[in-house]
Amino acid sequence: MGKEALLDGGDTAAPFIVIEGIDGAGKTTQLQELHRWMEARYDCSVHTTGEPTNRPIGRLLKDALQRRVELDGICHALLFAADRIDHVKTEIESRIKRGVPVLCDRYFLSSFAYQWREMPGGLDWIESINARAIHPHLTLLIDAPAEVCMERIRRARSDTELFEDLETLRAIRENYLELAHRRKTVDRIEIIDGARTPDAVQQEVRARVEEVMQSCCNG
Ligand code: ATM
Repeated sequence: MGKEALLDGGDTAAPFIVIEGIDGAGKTTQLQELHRWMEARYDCSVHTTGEPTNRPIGRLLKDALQRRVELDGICHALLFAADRIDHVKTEIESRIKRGVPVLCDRYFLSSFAYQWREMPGGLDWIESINARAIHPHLTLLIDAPAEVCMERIRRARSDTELFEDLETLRAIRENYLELAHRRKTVDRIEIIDGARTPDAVQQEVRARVEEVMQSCCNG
């Protein structure tokens, strides 16, 4: 699906920046650090959010991810897409239009990476149900080997969610890397080596964000 079929996030007063990666890649730490740094560096307020959201559709998805509600894979995919549109309309669009940068932990690349191979209609169908979602100005894909991520997950907590086993993490990582390649003419996706120290990863994250701040709002 080409960019013309989707809504372009391009012409706004502040950028919409997404962080993606398999669990354990270090997204959340990077996002928190990036938020602090951007507010100080650009002397502005920054809005950090994520998907699934804490709104009604997102809460239903969280129940399904924690196996409190049983839902079929097609329902997952549709609900993630619906949660995303609700998220854009209630939290993202108005902010970037009025100059507040938005940082988002997961967005449509997660649907493409997690729901892709298990769906009968494959990537085309997942893309089509996400066709009303605006494009981010920048997607930072924090990439690390599945083994490294699994070890970090094990150290951090005892329970695991629906997609957290080594084989699944490996498969989703491959999906992400293939998607970054396939979608490079449609979206700006930067692959960042997340197996390094958090500080080293953060330096690269900031460098990519500075480029986007300059081109989007003459930062
Ligand atoms: P976090 O663990 O980053 O909060 O994300 C919740 C899960 O939701 C994550 N899986 N695990 N483990 C990925 C999954 N997810 C999808 O499958 N599709 C989507 O579109 C989104 C936004 C998340």
